[in-house]
Amino acid sequence: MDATYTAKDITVLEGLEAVRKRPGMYIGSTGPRGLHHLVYEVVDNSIDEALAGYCKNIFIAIKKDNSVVVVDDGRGIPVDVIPKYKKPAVEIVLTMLHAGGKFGGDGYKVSGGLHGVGISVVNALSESLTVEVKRDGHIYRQSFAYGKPTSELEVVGKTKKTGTTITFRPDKTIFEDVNFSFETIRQRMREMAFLNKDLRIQLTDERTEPQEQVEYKYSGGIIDFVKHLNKTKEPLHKKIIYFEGSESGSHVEVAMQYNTGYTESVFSFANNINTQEGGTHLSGFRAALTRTINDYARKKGLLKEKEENLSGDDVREGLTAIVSVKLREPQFEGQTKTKLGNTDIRGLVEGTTGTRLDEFLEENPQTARLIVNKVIQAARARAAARKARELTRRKSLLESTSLPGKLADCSMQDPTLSEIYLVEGDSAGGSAKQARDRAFQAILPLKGKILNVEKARLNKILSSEEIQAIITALGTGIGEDFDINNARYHKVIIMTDADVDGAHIRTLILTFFYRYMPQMLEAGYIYIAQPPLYRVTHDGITKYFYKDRELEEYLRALNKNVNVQRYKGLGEMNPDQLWDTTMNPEKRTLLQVGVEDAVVADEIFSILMGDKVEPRREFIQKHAKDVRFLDI
Ligand code: 0RA
Repeated sequence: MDATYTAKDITVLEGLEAVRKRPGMYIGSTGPRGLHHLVYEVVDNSIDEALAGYCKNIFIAIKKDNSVVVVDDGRGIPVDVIPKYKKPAVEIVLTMLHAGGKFGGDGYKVSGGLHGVGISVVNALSESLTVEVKRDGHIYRQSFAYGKPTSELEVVGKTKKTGTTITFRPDKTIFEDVNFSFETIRQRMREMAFLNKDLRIQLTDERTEPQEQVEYKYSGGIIDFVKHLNKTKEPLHKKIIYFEGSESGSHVEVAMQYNTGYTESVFSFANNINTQEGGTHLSGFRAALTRTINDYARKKGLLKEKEENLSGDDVREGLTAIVSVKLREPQFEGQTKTKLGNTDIRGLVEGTTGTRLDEFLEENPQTARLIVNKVIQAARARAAARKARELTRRKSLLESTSLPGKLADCSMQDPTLSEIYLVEGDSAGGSAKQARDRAFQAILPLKGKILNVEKARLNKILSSEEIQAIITALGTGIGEDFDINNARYHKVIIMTDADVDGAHIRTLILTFFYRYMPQMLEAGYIYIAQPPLYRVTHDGITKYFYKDRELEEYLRALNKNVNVQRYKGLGEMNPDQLWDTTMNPEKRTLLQVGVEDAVVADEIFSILMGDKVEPRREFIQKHAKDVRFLDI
């Protein structure tokens, strides 16, 4: 080993040391999200092989020791020695930052964003990693620990097959928790299978007895995706509209189908990454959709000359659609790096959608009529809602105060320091009013169940007194008027009883925010209060418990007779107790509500709040023990 070689060796290792020092920079976080990112990173590489036309099958297994195995039947990572480094390509790919698909000539790689950081990052953050490559008639193997080789690349057998197997165990000292969630990986893998037609993905959880296994392969690709999303809804037309287009190496695919509901479920992807913040591809789709439907409606006399144009919101009411683009060198922008910035893709999506959607409408006049009629109805409802809003505005002017009567506002004017509790029931509302610190805490009591917004249009929703009260108290306005900058509180805390009814009301309120004020969720303004379930007193000590298990453990350890009070509702607490346990910022725990995965959230809300009973029953049975879903 000569001196230069050693020196190079060191710089390579330093690269991965940087990853270990600041893992968040490479995988977003060291929480559950970052942990699962490791799996997606490895799988992304296999999917790149599939996109390049070489890989048909991917197998993933979560082992008992929480290591993960990803097997693909692609070409296998190249093993030939790279002269510059005097090392096999596979070792470089695993030990050098950004050395992913750039090797091996045409390495067509389309991943991007947080993805595509390279499997060397996974290696750096794993206490052990083994790679096995089947290529050129041989099986090769090399192992690593914390990103450093613990063996040379060795030939360990013969084979006629090709492919790559990567087994890694995340570093316990880096991640807060190294337990993988089967459910989280399953959702993502199903999405991957939808987005990559005909690719077979099998996922096994070897930690359970019996093992759990799922397999996804969709010959319809995103058509099957839309079918799946509309499964819990009533489709307006049978046939799913599908088209695709290509231009200088970029590709767009769209599948869409209207349902009889009122919510918009349009999801966009760029290189298989869910672009939650949208971007050029989505705006191209939206522009073409609005223009094409307006043109068609005018052309056929369904929309009269004197009538106003149909708006973007109108043409997307009850629309389920997937817009998926694949392009070289995607630029991801925005706060969460999920907004596509490439400007040239907009033209491709807009052009393809315009031409092909118009063709579809011309060729399917019955379906076209159903769609246009639905959109016109949406426009009328929106006009009615506008009127209703203007009425409420005028009314509040007359009343000289715009805030709802039931609101006990805080004295603070600064929204960043102010919080509002949405409280279930007048009696708990009363306790909360006594308990609060009125300087910065406002209380809005809500009467029982609020309207299920999943089943109604905005104008109906606005006629609900409870919802009106929420909107006016928040100050943001709604629909076309919504402006998050007018939010009067940056913490909106939902406080309901710790029982089934409470969970239901909480879900109703969350559905309202998710469908009508998603910006509030994205901004992280929505929280769930965590009232205790039990109060235990003994020997002059008072303790509160928020989980059954914690209480059981405490009682077991104490091993004596104590007084246990079970709180069925907020009303059973006196104001002092409510303050101590649930409202005092020094002591309380709040659950911040976010939307980790918009596709999954949409699905869960439609199942929980939609029309169809059967999927809801199935969901509740399946997840009855899974509190994660109750808290969405
Ligand atoms: C570099 C170059 C080529 C393929 C790969 C890497 C590759 C990486 C991974 C990671 C998991 N599975 C993978 N499969 C392939 C191109 C190979 C060639 O040109 O033959």
